[in-house]
Amino acid sequence: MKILVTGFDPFNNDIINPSIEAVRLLPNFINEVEIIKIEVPTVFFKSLNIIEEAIIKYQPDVVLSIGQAGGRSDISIERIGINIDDAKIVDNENNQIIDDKIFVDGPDAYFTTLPIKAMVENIKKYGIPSSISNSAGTFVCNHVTYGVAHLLGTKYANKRSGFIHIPYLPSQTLMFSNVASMELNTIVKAIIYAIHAIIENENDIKVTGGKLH
Ligand code: PCA
Repeated sequence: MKILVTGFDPFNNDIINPSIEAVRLLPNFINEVEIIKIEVPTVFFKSLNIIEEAIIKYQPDVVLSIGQAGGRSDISIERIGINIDDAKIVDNENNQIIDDKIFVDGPDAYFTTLPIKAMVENIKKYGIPSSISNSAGTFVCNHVTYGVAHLLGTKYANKRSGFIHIPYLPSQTLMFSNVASMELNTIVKAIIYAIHAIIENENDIKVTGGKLH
């Protein structure tokens, strides 16, 4: 088994993105599973092209993408990607797409195909806060969540994909008050526990992870 793990470069004038920092620190193997790590630009479509090239090159069984969700307090495992780009800020090549479909011929949404509940439960088992998220936003992270699912659904069968949003690092929050953050080594551990759950659960477990609102 091979897992392709992707992280984004810094965006929105930030100098660091914890997603690529965490991805770089992952081991090359988890159990017998090979972990392939790539950096992806925070750019609409180009991000997907880079991931598709890696899918062709490495033939992974799973594509797991990681992105920063500044302000969120826990490791959030995304349930769904939706077929819309609606950018509040420009991407790293100055694109600001507003209300366009990602793939005009694609369905409205794709559920991710990873065992999201098992991932949350395994991360929490080791004392790290985690929850299911029902929206990956409408910027490049949702674009990748939806776009990779569309690629796998239309061109590369029998592969699973999903997305994890992670908080800021403490150093990114120094100029704010009351903004959540998480240490890099805790984030790295959480991703490893999530990967263990992916390896061990072909199908998801049935536990509650829903929200009232
Ligand atoms: N987070 C952004 C894009 C890149 C990243 O790490 C997002 O949530 O869309």
